[in-house]
Amino acid sequence: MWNPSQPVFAESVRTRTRPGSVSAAKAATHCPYCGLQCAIDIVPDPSGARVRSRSFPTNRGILCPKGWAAAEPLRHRERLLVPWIRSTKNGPLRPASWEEALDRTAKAIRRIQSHHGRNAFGLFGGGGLTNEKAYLLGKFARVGLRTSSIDYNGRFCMSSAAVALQKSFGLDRGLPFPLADLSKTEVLVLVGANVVETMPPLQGYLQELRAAGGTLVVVDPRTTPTARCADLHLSIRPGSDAALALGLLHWAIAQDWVDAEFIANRTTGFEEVRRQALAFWPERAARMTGLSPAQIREAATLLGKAKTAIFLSGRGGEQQSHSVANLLAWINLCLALGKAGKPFCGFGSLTGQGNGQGAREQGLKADQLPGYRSLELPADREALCRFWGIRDAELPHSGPTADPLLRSCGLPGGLQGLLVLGSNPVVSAPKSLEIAERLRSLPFLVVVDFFLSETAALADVVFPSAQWAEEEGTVTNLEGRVLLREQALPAPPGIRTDLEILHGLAQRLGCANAFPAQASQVFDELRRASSGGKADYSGITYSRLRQEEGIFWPCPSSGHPGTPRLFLEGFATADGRARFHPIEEALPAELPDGDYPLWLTTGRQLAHYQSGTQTRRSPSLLAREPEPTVEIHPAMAEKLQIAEGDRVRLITRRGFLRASARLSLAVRIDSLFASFHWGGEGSANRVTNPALDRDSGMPEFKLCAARVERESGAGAGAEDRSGRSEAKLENRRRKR
Ligand SMILES: Nc1nc2c(c(=O)[nH]1)N[C@H]1C(S)=C(S)[C@@H](COP(=O)(O)OP(=O)(O)OC[C@H]3O[C@@H](n4cnc5c(=O)[nH]c(N)nc54)[C@H](O)[C@@H]3O)O[C@H]1N2
Ligand SMILES: Nc1nc2c(c(=O)[nH]1)N[C@H]1C(S)=C(S)[C@@H](COP(=O)(O)OP(=O)(O)OC[C@H]3O[C@@H](n4cnc5c(=O)[nH]c(N)nc54)[C@H](O)[C@@H]3O)O[C@H]1N2
Ligand code: SF4
Ligand SMILES: [Mo]
Repeated sequence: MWNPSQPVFAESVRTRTRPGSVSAAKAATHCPYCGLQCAIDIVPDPSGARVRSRSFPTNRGILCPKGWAAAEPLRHRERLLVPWIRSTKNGPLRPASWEEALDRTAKAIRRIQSHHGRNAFGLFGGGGLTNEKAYLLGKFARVGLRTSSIDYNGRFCMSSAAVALQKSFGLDRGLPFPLADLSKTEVLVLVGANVVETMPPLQGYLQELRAAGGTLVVVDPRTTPTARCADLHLSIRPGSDAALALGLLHWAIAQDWVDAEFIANRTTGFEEVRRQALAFWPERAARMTGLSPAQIREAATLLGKAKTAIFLSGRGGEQQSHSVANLLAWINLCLALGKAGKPFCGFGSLTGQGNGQGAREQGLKADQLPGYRSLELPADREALCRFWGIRDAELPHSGPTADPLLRSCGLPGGLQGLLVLGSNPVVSAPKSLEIAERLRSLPFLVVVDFFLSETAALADVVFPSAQWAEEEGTVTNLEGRVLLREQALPAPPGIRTDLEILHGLAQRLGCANAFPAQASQVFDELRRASSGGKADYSGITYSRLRQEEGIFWPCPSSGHPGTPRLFLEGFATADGRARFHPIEEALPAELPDGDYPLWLTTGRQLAHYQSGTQTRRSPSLLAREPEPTVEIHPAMAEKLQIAEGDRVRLITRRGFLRASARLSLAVRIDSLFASFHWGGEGSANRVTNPALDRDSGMPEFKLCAARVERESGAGAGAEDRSGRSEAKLENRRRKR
């Protein structure tokens, strides 16, 4: 019997352990959560394992509370330890053998594809998966199943940044420079990025920047902990990023601060953007953004007079129905000031997930092939067809993006079967009640997870998989640095890795040889597959990664040092010049009105991660943030007669959520904030707007119109009982 509290260590770890030295009984790995990929050691502990921080260029020894708590879910008693299947569509889940679960899944895939066509079976991946898993899942879709129906949760994360970076610079690497450059620039502008709560070790870089005389500007409607570190905080009206960037550009042009030489030598398309900016004089931009003309002039002056500046974008302006336009507006400003393609200058987007960068290079995305190649470019298709030994006619074309893919489940002509691996869309997709309904109506849903997530709970087959510390694999962090996570612990007995599960399915579909189950073997294949692509990993090997502190792509040969800084010689476009883009009108899809008078913005809290499957199972994190909350400005709360801790109902045109009220001066008086880390009635995506950005397919998570009311009278008690948060239930269960 597997004993969760037994301190068990992998053979590979023991062999690296010096006898008698407990501190050496460790494996060098990295935090499973965000894109910073802080380095940690896993060390033995009476409870099984604990985390120790390790110095690495990104975190420099610092971890956030999620990193410190990362070992807690490893031995959690709700961990899935056997496959589960549902014998009848509406029957209960029951334990099953691996053979039965794999056979059932392979049979369902065959049946669905032969009755409804190859594209009727889909796959949905995640940016937390290692490069090896992302590559193999993409290959499983294209080569194993020959379906075009595959996308991943990065669509809800980095897709708008990816489009804008490619349009402007010809290449999508979230940061074109290492994090170390942040503290060496003169002005750092954080746009819609609350890094103090979402990537806490970055706070050290912000402090160093200011200690060296640099200036921090934060653009965020909320007065976040990050905004409180800023020299200048621009608390814009939600949804007005493009207007602000155009307003700043107007003033820079008016004051002759644009870099004419850079524009002439290294860019194209400025004239149209210049003409557009003429219409955004400070008073007008101020009206559009809710700022004062003086604030706009001050920010433009700071940037115009600085020799170096870096712009970093988070999800704030990026998760909107006009997010590509928002990003292009900021990039235009960066280019006009000549602050790109030079040391300590540039525009970057902060990749959120542990392998958000790598996953979008290996072919998880609806339109992508490994090496960041395109499924629609003949030369790219040819390269992969040759590598995989298939004909062009056998390689599918691009399929639907995440939101339409998920929304087609169970509908005629849509998906009839879906494999979800590394995502929990019942919590994280917009208008999620409808997504849950679609998944329930799907003839066959299979989910691979370590816990029974809200999505896994709807599945016909659930496979339990190994967790991050129990397997090896590479991830590519937010800087484009490829790093190796070593296996630190054995998986509980009987558990298989995601690669082994895909291998098992491939075996039953008659193509096992093309889907190796060893991570090192998959990496060796993927690095060769990437050769000649934009994200070229061909010079990176496990043995190099064991000796170096990660390697930046592109790295096209074994002797190549990797590429920490991009674009210094030229941009990645055909002519080496960056592109300006005129901005289309960027209005939110929904505006507050009489019925829904407030803005709702959703995002993150320090203590929880994403859909919460993992962090809601970390007792120490749950103790910090035990239940869903809605942040309300105290003056608005007074008007609405809501007190701190009251149970409230937040209502939008999609539906309602229930949470407890948190009175906070951090939100604007016209706005509310909810985190999306919760399932059940406290789930933010019950109410968010599924309006999509036309170019990227990104939903408008950050903006919608809402109202909030106190749950009142007798009804409140009743609702309280039925609306008990999962966290409270979880706490109660634990106390028992
Ligand atoms: N604690 C924690 N950390 C995480 C994660 C997590 O779940 N929890 N997830 C990781 C992932 S996948 C990601 S993508 C990153 C995201 O990291 P961030 O982008 O820093 O996080 P968010 O909270 O989504 O949004 C950032 C800010 O955008 C602001 N905002 C809202 N509307 C607007 C607007 O119209 N314009 C502007 N300029 N700003 C606006 C919000 O007020 C919010 O403070 O975090 C990563 N790190
Ligand atoms: N309202 C609102 N919604 C949002 C956002 C927002 O700001 N507001 N942000 C969006 C963003 S940026 C993102 S990135 C998404 C994230 O949304 P999700 O994709 O739902 O994120 P996770 O909770 O990380 O989901 C990962 C799931 O897979 C499991 N898992 C983790 N690693 C592995 C693995 O290696 N193998 C397997 N088999 N399973 C694994 C976890 O237990 C978890 O259940 O949410 C998006 N949704
Ligand atoms: S969640 Fe991110 S910031 Fe926190 S320890 Fe992990 S990698 Fe570092
Ligand atoms: Mo994300």
